[in-house]
Amino acid sequence: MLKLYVYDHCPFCVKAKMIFGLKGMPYEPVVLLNDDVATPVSMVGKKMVPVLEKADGSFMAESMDIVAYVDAMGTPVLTGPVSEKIAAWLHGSSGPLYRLFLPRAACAPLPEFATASARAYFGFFRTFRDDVF
Ligand SMILES: N[C@@H](CCC(=O)N[C@@H](CS)C(=O)NCC(=O)O)C(=O)O
Repeated sequence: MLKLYVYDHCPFCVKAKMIFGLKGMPYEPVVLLNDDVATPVSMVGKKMVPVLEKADGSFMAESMDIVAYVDAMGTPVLTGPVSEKIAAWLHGSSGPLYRLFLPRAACAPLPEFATASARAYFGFFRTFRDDVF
């Protein structure tokens, strides 16, 4: 089974997870601790998720490359046109969305923040809520 390394708060990881759901393909999600630098660097050369571990043991980064790779397995499901309107909405809304979402994600009981050091790695959050640390 393919393994997908993710953080629960990561919107790029949602895209990579969605293609498995859309295709009805089982996969193994692996949530990394947010301060685990060594694992992603050993896989793709930098600290980032999502990372797909392919059947041959090689690794792939970039959410949309993962989506295209998984969709090409068997019968593709992403056959419709790309909506320019949705793309424009996403582009325009992402700034305010992230300003609202990220401080809240950093407080949430997510597995990537299971240790104090993993949560503290989300450093910018100290600016908003010093009392948490
Ligand atoms: N272009 C990449 C962006 C992935 C990305 O920015 N992931 C974030 C998590 S949402 C990340 O790993 N950031 C590094 C970090 O959290 O330290 C993709 O589409 O997969």
